Amino acid sequence: MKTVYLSLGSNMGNRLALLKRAIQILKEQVDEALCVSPFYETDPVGYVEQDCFVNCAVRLVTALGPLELLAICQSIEEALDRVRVIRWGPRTIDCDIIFFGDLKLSTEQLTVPHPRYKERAFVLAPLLDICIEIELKNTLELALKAVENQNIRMLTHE
Ligand code: A4P
Ligand code: MG
Repeated sequence: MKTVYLSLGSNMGNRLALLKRAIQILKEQVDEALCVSPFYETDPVGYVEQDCFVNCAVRLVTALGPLELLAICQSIEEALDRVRVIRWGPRTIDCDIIFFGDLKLSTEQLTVPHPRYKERAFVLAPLLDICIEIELKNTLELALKAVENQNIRMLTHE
């Protein structure tokens, strides 16, 4: 069994409802006892002329292999993308694997740890909220200090 950390984000439609749908599917298909971080509203990083995101992180335990879990993440993205009917634009849901146990892997299909997680407060802050490994916590805290200029706001009303 591996402990896995996922990062979820949405900046289209009913962002919270979409994140909750994604989490529900993860509960049904991967780990019914998974742990969810608080939700954060976050300014877009990268392509800045798009709407704010809502982001959260999920910790789960699974016997699935990394590619099997990636396939589930992608099937969730596909399932929830279907609500996007009108035009091109940001995705309704993004479901990335940040850590898969202590696996290090760098292939076109899957890179873990996620190559950009340290540069992103919207990944680091929710991960830190649910991280249970001391060593990883230290790493996340250090990385978060370096990007504390990025604007993220914890949502108190879900
Ligand atoms: N892939 C490789 N490694 C992984 C991994 N660890 N987890 C491959 C998930 N997928 C992984 O991903 C493209 C391909 O990456 C997949 O086919 C998979 O095999 P994608 O999710 O389709 O593409 P993407 O997410 O649009 O691209 P990219 O470069 O991964 O974008 P990011 O890095 O995910 O950034 N700002 C805020 N505030 N909040 C956000 O959530 N998200 C993004 C997207 C930009 N800015 C944001 C946010
Ligand atoms: Mg992605």
